[in-house]
Amino acid sequence: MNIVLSGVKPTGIPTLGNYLGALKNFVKLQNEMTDYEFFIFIADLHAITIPQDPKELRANIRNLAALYLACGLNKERLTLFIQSEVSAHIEMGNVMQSLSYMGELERMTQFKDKMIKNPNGVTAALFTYPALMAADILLYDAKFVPVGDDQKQHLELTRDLANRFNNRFGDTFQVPEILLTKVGARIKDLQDPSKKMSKSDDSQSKGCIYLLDPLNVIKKKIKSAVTDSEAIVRYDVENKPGISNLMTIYSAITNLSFSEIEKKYEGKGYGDFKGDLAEIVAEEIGKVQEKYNQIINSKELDEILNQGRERATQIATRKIHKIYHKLGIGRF
Ligand code: AQP
Repeated sequence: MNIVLSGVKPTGIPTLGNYLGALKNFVKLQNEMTDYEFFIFIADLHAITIPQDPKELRANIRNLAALYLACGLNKERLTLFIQSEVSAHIEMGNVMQSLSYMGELERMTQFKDKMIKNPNGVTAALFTYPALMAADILLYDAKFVPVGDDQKQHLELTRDLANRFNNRFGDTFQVPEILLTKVGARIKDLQDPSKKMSKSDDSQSKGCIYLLDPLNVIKKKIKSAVTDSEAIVRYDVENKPGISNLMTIYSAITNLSFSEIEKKYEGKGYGDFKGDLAEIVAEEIGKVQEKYNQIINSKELDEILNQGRERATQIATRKIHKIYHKLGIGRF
């Protein structure tokens, strides 16, 4: 069985960054990779590595499940499940922690970034997060893992852990390949293009587009995005990070290349470009929101999640028993 697997943390309403870097890309890949099964999960165990409000978290989990489906994933070739409902993730997470070294976890840049964002306390689980992520992937012997740029380092660690286990205990895990999103792998904050757009950022932030923002708010945020004083639509990440970020969004939705966009807006100012982009993004997100509204309170959503939980549990339980046997623990 060939599996493509990925997950998103329900730490807030997904952003345009999550959409272009992950969700939209899954749909594209699912259409292209017709002989692969897609396993997609809501990474709620990862979410609690940072304090969450239980009521909001519960709502975010359901919202995220509905948004995955609203983006157009084909239900027939999809196992959609909630991570905490498949207990083998925790069990395998413990195995992966026993295989990881402190030094390699300390090197993870996402951990260092989150430490700065949470100066009042960093949980042990945030530190061991990459071990749980490796567990999520290796439990299913996923062949490909599509992620944005920010997850590359975690994927490399997953590969190291798979190889380490295989070398010590014999061939056990598929060593996964990373599938990087081509355009949109790192969408930046619209007000501060030096940092990535993140769903756990301040929900009042003008720099972050949330998938459930009203369409007029989305348009306003795009029109007020920071640019530069040159007023020429040209892709140059170093010197023109704001407009380059907006061009990335434009390109990821329309499939136009940067040079095609530059040509289209030759002699025009940022106003025209931003006005068009606002409409393009609102139209794209509007379609997602329409489907989301049909799904969010449906019984079908629970049925899909129940089926996903059963299928994932079956595969993951078999795998963890095999791993315990190889390790010599329990009576498997
Ligand atoms: N700005 C982004 N541009 C492109 N892709 C992005 N991803 C996240 N932000 C961007 C991709 O979305 C997927 C899900 O990520 P996640 O929720 O597991 O964790 P994250 O990368 O930490 O995402 P956030 O939005 O920044 O969450 P918080 O604020 O909770 O930390 C991944 O494939 C990621 O690459």
